[in-house]
Amino acid sequence: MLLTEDAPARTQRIDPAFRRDILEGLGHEPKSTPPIWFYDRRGSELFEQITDLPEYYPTRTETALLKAHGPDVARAAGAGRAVVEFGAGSSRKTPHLLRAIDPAAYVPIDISGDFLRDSSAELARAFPQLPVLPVVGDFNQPLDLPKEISSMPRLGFFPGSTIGNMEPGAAVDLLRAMRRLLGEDAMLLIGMDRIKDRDRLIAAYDDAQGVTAAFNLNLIERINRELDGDMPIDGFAHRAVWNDEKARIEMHLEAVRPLNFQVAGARFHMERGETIHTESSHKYGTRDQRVLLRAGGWDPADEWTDAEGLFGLVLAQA
Ligand code: AVI
Repeated sequence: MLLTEDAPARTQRIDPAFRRDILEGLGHEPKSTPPIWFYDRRGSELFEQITDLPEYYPTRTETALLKAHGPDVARAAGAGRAVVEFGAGSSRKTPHLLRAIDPAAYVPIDISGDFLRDSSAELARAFPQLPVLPVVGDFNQPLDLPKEISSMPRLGFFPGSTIGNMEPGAAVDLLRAMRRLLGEDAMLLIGMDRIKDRDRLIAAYDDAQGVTAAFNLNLIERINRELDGDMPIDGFAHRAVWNDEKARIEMHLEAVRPLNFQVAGARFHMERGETIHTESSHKYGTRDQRVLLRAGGWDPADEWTDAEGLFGLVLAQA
């Protein structure tokens, strides 16, 4: 499985964590890969397109909730908080929150320095009086907050139902880590997608224009490019399935014929119909949301949802 010595140019370009995760995931039975690797430049662009699709209700619904209930969040959170956003702030959602609560500082945390720089600059332009203090880092790992906010109470912001892409155990670990990082008196505003009609859920992850399919298949292109793979793009089909027992949408890449391929020098075989499980997107009932938050060390204080009950915005107290 090791790369040969005679390929120094290739080895230099390879992200060791990507290589490790993909080789481990393809070697596993059943095959599965972590969803973080969707987001190369093309994957991030495709995800942006997904958020505008008619079938993909979460972004639209959450943005409307933030717009409508920003003042309620402001009343509950009080003045003078530093908003700490887990993930670089999207130009669409974050301004609604910042406008409503008028925070003392804004700290976006993101693993992608480039993306963080761009989105921070955009927010700093839109809010010239607001100290914007970006932190490049992986919020799943221990990290330090800027000293400028050391005396400020914090409001964590984790929109988009990104929590749903984690297994329940990992989600609880992350909520606990957020609780530790944000400290006493902190609050957390978190977006959580809700259980709903199965067909509606599947349509959101298997849209008519095929953008979500392209997003899923882009992982194969990335593996081929960055890990010197020869996975046949036309050998895979995008699948979105509802797993009722685990209350989650799963995305898979299904082999449409028997496949043999190599990735980073390792050989793999897939039978026709065998899949690579590339993402889970957990959905929550009202009680599930509360149980998850409590297990993560947060007390749910308020919750807002849209008229159809598609998406939940939950405010919790440390
Ligand atoms: C980022 N995350 C919350 C999205 C979701 O809905 O689980 C990722 C996504 N995958 C397919 N469509 C959107």
